[in-house]
Order: sequence, then structure tokens, then C-alpha cells
Amino acid sequence: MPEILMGRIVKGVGGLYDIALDSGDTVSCRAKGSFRHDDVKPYVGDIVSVGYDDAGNPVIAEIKERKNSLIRPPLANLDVIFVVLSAKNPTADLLTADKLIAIAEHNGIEPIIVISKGDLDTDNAEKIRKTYEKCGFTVFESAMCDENSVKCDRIYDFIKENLSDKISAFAGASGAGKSTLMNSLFPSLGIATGEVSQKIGRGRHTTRHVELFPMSTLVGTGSGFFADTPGFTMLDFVRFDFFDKEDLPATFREFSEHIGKCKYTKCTHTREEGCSVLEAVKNKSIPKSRHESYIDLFNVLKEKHKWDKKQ
Ligand SMILES: Nc1nc2c(ncn2[C@@H]2O[C@H](COP(=O)(O)OP(=O)(O)O)[C@@H](O)[C@H]2O)c(=O)[nH]1
Ligand SMILES: [Mg+2]
Ligand SMILES: [Zn+2]
Repeated sequence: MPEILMGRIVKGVGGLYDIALDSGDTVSCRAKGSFRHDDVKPYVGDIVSVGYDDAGNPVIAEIKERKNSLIRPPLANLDVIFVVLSAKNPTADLLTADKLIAIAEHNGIEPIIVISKGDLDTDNAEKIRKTYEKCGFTVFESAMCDENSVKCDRIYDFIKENLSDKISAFAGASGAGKSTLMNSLFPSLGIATGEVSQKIGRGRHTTRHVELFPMSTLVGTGSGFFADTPGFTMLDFVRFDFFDKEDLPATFREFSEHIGKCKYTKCTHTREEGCSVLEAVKNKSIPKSRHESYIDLFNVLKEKHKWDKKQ
């Protein structure tokens, strides 16, 4: 009886999966037939065991429990998401960014902010940096250094020192500079950059796939991976209505020191008197844009609850 091998799915195209085995080898195989029967689909990022079918071919035999999973792009066990916010062209939409950050926090994914295109609008880059630093996020800035690359050695060092055993990915609006960053950090990958028209862009994205690249080749050390996620814009993340409005305050990390300190125990932190969060917004220790995003998301989730009850 051949031994069972453990590994990580690094690529999946048309039902054929590439698995980076713990032994260092790579194997290409399909999933056990019973998965389809049970409606289970292996995701890139899954930790799996590889066994053998009756004909002696390797097959994915078991998928280990996921820490989290995203639907678009299909990706499991993401640890860190770099949220790329461009200072200009396009000017980052902070509401969309905060929604993405909230979903990441809810799924145990650490959001890290990267401000791009500061060279096009220094003031806005500074404003975004202050906003997110105040909330306790790690914030990086990347600046264009020649026609096709950005200066990102601080991000590279951070990845090497802190994320070499984790799975990380970039997310951000189309045109924010994700591919440029990916290329500048890891030139060996040769990711396609540049703006694509909406129409062509969509067509192209559907034909490309998520792929994990091993940190051992990208930064020379570690068991982790960096995900290339073509078309990973803010809106393609998990469905927002997956969580409840009661879970929302915990996804705004700068609220944490205020939770439990409001006058009303059931305070929603939207308009109540004696609300510790509102007080912090007033004295500017919580950025106004973050609280505006909170209220916006709260209202969306509130409507969802009403709708659920009507059903
Ligand atoms: N001025 C400036 N342009 C940038 C910067 N980063 C990326 N770009 C340009 O913005 C465009 C879109 O970048 P790309 O990496 O393809 O964005 P993506 O859609 O997020 O992958 C390209 O023309 C890049 O050269 C930056 O920091 N400053
Ligand atoms: Mg791109
Ligand atoms: Zn409150």
C-alpha cells in the first residue's frame, strides 16, 4: 500500500490540480470521484492528502479543514491580504476598501494597507496613510521609480521577515497597481501589467487562474506562498451578506477599546447618546471616513436582516 502524501494545492485548472507536496515534490492529479458526489470542490490553498485510486493514479483523497475560503477568486486558507489603495487614477474608494477590510477581519485574514501612486497625489496618499495608521494597521507606500516598476523594498523585507510561512495576496481596484507591485517585488514572475479595457479585462480575467507561488523561490525562505489572483478587485471578494450586523463592530479594529464602554449595552454605535465610539469620532481618535463606512455597512446589514425575516 503506497503511503499517503500531504501537500498544498497551488493551481487548479479544469479539474486538474497541482500539489506542492511537503516532501518538496510536485504532483498533478484529480480529486477523488466522491467529492463531486458530495459537492465538494478543492480550492487553491487547500491542504490535502494524496492517495491512489484503483488504477494506481494519485488522487486528492482528503481536504483538511479550511481556516477560511473565498469564492471569487476561489482561494482557501488566506492569511494576509494587501489592500492596494491608489492615491489617484483611480482615487481609492475608502468605503469599498473598508468593506473589504471588514470581510478580511471577519475571516481571520490580516489586512495590510499599501498606498500606491503617491507620486500622482502626495496629499491624498498622506491622508490615506494617516487614516489607516491611526486605526492600527500596518501601512506601506509604494512609489514609481521608473516606467514599469515601483520602489517596494520595505514591503519585500516585511514579507521576507514576517510572511514567509503565510499565504498572502494583493487585492484592490482595477488599475490600482497590484500587478506592478507583484512584478517589482518578484520580477521572476513576469506578471502582465497595464490597464485593460473593461470588456477585454473581463474576458481575460475569466481565462486566468489563481496560482500560489512558493515563498522559498520568491524570497528564498519559508513554507508559505504568495497568490497571484488576476482580477482580484475589491468587489470580487466573498459575499458580504455572509455576516450579521452584530458581528460588524468587531471588524473595525479601532473600535475595540470602546466596545462595552457605551451608555447602552445594545449600542449600535451609529447615533446613540453616550456612545464611546461616536465620542472618539468627535475627538478625532477614530477617523471620520472609517465611521462613515461603518454606518454604511451597518445599514446594508440591517436591511438584509429585515429581508431575511420577511421570508
Ligand atoms: N504613477 C504611478 N503609476 C503607477 C504606480 N503603480 C502602478 N502604476 C501604473 O498604473 C497602471 C495600472 O497598474 P497595474 O499594476 O496593471 O494595476 P492592477 O490592475 O491593480 O494590476 C499601469 O500603467 C502602471 O504603470 C505608481 O505607484 N505610480
Ligand atoms: Mg493586474
Ligand atoms: Zn456605542
